[in-house]
Amino acid sequence: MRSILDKQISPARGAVAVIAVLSAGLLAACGGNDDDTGDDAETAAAGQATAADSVTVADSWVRATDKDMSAVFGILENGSDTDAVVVSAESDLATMELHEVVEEDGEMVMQEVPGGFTIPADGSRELKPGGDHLMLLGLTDPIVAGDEITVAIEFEDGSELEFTTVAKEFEGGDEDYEPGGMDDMDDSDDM
Ligand SMILES: [Cu+2]
Repeated sequence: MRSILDKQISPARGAVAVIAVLSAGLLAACGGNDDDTGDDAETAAAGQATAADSVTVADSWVRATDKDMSAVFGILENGSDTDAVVVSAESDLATMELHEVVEEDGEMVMQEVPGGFTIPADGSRELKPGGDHLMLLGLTDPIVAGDEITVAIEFEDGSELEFTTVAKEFEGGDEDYEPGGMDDMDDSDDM
């Protein structure tokens, strides 16, 4: 099922709360024995913040596409005095991988990032076309501009942060993060 929410939801912390409420509502609506839910992301003991408690996602977006690949971008901000490391991501829409873009034989290619995305203490890490991104692989339906999709990122400490991101068109050329997919380059400048 596609996790597209009708409402416009403000980014970052507000979205997390709203999604949590919606999820609870959906579970309740399904009724019955959801006895294996609710055991994740509750590892935070009082007074000990998890990475998910400290990280927010700003200005996120997902590239609209009618192909089977896309990517999620945005700025990961870490408000704690400890580095946070993103080790995986998931979405109902498709398989996700953490990708970086590196130069190889004179070409920019993307690959899974070794060790995940480290967000420095009291710092940020930007995911952007041509650089780090959360890859979506094996999409079965188009992503249309304006669609809202839900993504969950998991941290090294096991905590999980869910956020909603909005699809928009990107005119910068596929070569930025889809090596070999230069079939629809256009005359626009990169962002
Ligand atoms: Cu990629």
